[in-house]
Amino acid sequence: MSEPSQEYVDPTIWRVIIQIPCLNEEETLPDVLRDMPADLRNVRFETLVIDDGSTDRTVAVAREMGVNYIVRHRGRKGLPAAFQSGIDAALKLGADIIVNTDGDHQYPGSAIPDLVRPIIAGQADIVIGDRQTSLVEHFSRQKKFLQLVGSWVVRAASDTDVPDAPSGFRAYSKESALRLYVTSEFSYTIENLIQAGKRRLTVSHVTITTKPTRPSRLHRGNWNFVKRQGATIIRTYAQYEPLKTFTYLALPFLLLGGALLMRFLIYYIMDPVGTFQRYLQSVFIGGIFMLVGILTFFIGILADLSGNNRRINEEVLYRLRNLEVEIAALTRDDDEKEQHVG
Ligand SMILES: Nc1nc2c(ncn2[C@@H]2O[C@H](COP(=O)(O)OP(=O)(O)O)[C@@H](O)[C@H]2O)c(=O)[nH]1
Ligand SMILES: [Mg+2]
Repeated sequence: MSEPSQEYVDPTIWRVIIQIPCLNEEETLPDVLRDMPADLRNVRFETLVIDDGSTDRTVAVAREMGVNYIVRHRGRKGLPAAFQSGIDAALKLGADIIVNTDGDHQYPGSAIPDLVRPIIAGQADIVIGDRQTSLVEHFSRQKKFLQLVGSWVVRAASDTDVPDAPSGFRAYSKESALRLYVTSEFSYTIENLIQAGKRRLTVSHVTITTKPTRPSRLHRGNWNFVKRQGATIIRTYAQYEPLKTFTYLALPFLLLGGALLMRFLIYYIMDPVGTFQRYLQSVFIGGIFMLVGILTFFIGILADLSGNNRRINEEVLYRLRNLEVEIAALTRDDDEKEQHVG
């Protein structure tokens, strides 16, 4: 006797909004849009272009190509701001998942279903497309090396195991998009990742193959890149681990100062008749080092205390954004396809 067919079909439809930050991308945007995946049984894809004050036909192209939503900045505000505007708009539009991809068609649209799958399966909050940079032929050796070292540092700072931290090809669950907030002026990718790791969101990755593109517009030389990403990493890390960061900073001073004071002490004990005066300089310099070390440590304690405020602020922001999204769901005007933000 055979059982009646009882294949369970999950009735939930996932709304995925694919956001594309664009600064003058009239040439490549049509390819990006043509490459968008078709809807799946339980997943509906929509597109959102964020125009960061483009001076070319980007917006016209987006309209012609039938982009679902367009968010516009009146002037150029930079990629992190554009990314955040996109996230905020997508949440208010009712997205369950938000995918970010670039306007230069570096990332394959066909990989978007792979990117969202772990989120739908409940296995991840954030999924990063790993470009496998060590295998990319059109990257220079120097760039590959930087990627390798940089990604290692970010993994250590964020407690995640993401192989390709600066990749802009990513998917966010609604929950993680509500939790994360970019304030960096230069790079949202790294800041977002450290935030996610520190807040114990689950970050996973899928491998993708990228296309060669026009030269990057964000990348102004390797040294500049390292400097700015480095600053972002240290700043973000210090925000989440202030006491640790300042203790590490204080440590060399304390050790050096301590060693110099010990040096004096040893000579003093061994030679009570007078030549220890030759080592008084050790007391001087050692004392200064100790003082700097102790002050740095105290600054760490202060930063740690204000970090408590930050955690509360973050929770308030999270709840506020949640409310905004719920209100937007009640008042949504489905005919409104374009909006100016800032
Ligand atoms: N909003 C905004 N987007 C930018 C800016 N510069 C580049 N972009 C966009 O960010 C994405 C990545 O830029 P790209 O120059 O390819 O940098 P890459 O990350 O080094 O490949 C593309 O979609 C660009 O249109 C900018 O100043 N503002
Ligand atoms: Mg690019």
